[in-house]
Amino acid sequence: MTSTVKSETTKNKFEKFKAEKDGLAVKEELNYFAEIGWEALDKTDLEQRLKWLGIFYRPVTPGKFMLRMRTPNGILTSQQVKVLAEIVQRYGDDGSADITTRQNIQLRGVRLEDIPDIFSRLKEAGMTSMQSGMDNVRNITGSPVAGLDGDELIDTRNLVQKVQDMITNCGEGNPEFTNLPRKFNIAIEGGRDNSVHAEINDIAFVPAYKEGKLGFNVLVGGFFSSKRCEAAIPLNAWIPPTEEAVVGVSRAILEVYRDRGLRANRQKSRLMWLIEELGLEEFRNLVEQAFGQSLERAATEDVIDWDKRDHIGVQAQQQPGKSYVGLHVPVGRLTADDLFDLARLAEVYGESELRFTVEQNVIIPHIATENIDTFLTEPLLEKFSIEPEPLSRSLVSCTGAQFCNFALVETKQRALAVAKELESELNIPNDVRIHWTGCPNSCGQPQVAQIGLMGTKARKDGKMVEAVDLFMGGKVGKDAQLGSRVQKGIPCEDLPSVLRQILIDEFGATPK
Ligand code: SRM
Ligand code: SF4
Repeated sequence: MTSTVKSETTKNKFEKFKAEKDGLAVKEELNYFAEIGWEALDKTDLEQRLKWLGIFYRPVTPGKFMLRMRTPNGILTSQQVKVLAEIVQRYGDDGSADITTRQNIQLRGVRLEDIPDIFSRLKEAGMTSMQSGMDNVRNITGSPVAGLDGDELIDTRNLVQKVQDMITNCGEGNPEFTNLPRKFNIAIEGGRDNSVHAEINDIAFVPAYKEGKLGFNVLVGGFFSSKRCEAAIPLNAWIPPTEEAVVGVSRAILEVYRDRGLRANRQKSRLMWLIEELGLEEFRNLVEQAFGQSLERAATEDVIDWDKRDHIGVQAQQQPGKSYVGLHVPVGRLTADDLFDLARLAEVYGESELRFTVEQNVIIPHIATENIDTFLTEPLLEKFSIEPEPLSRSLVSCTGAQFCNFALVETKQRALAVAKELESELNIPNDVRIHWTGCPNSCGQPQVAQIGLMGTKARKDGKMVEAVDLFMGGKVGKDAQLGSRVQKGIPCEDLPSVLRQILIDEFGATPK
């Protein structure tokens, strides 16, 4: 563990404060923090260590914290959603929730003095926010239609849960993995369409047949950062789709990363940099040693052979007579009332289950086919449509300036406004995937979009104004490819006309 970490570690201020006191230590101090109030907290505890528990101090809204949950495979029960709704409801206009690009949910407006009570309610409801921020493994994504999709290859639900349990000690916190060199992302795909963006994760398990047996090929090292973005590369390993193999290999890779990962420069601390430093074969050897078994060589081809689905609308399930319905949640923003209403719909029509997608939308599964028509008349579907317009449908946006201090521009409201403006002016024959991200950290994944927009500043008429860099060419599903920056510094007020022309020239749009 930390003893084997290279001596260079002391150079970096993050490594220093982690060595002084592990992030997880603040778990024992929450009652005390609630008593003394956030203003009296040690600065590092407030701004950094609380993130180990998923509690994010927001300099943009001091005193109103963000709570990042863990939502393994994006699945919650209606009871759990009601607990989240009650938490944000008590904050009135400050309380809301966002579905994230990792199939997860974040709560807004949370007060530190309420955290002990909130944590006991979460625990009672079987939820946790443990290790969801900073140098920890983020929410683990899985196929959003796992166990529903008639064409699925591997049901990812239990595997995702078991990997999360290993990493977080079943939500109690696991000091073995709370001092990684940097953040870390894991995805487990079980369908044919790469619905989790496998290629942008530090570890991705992707279905593959080896000698007629179904299992996973393992990809490693995918990441986005402000300086560098890379798609994951094959580890050249195939594993069976068992809990033992998936949890074991995840643990082994995390151990190698924890003990050998580069820690001096945080820009070079993600897994890919270590793989390059060691060489892939040496990295693979170390993973085998940590796993305690040799790994089979990868299957020659994985089974991602479909275009990516967005899961919006009514779809038949593998269970006869049952359908799931994907609802479009504009840029993932939910009020307390929305959460209560979604939970109610899942209880009345489904089997009390809800799911999130990496496109920041919601799926309600297990609706009896004969009840679908009535379901579709529910008033909530006017807000969360099953037939959104072609730009709104695939719109994704990171948090942006409303709550995030890294942001260079406001994103969510602007994303919606620009999409609506263009939809009112153009006939657009097919959906176009537009992703907004407020700064180069790329939380909104502009590199996976057909049109990606990254917040920046530019000079217009002698004044600094909010602007975006334009990315194009991101491809998802089979043969996924990252898009790249094609234009810099477009002032936001000029953006609608720039996009209008792109939609006409490259996406077959015509003026209305
Ligand atoms: Fe992110 C930091 C929001 C997905 C790359 N990200 C942040 C922080 C925590 C910064 C901060 O403290 O304010 C943002 C919190 C803002 C807020 O109040 O919501 C933040 N990231 C998000 C979310 C909520 C965007 C969204 O609206 O959906 C996503 C939460 C996912 C989750 O549930 O855990 C989110 N972030 C991503 C992704 C996309 C993904 O995982 O597929 C990426 C790029 C992929 C990757 O990490 O390789 C991403 N976030 C970053 C980075 C750059 C990491 C790097 O290696 O440099 C940062 C900055 C950092 O870690 O230093 C960052
Ligand atoms: Fe904040 Fe930047 Fe991430 Fe958007 S991309 S949530 S602005 S850190």
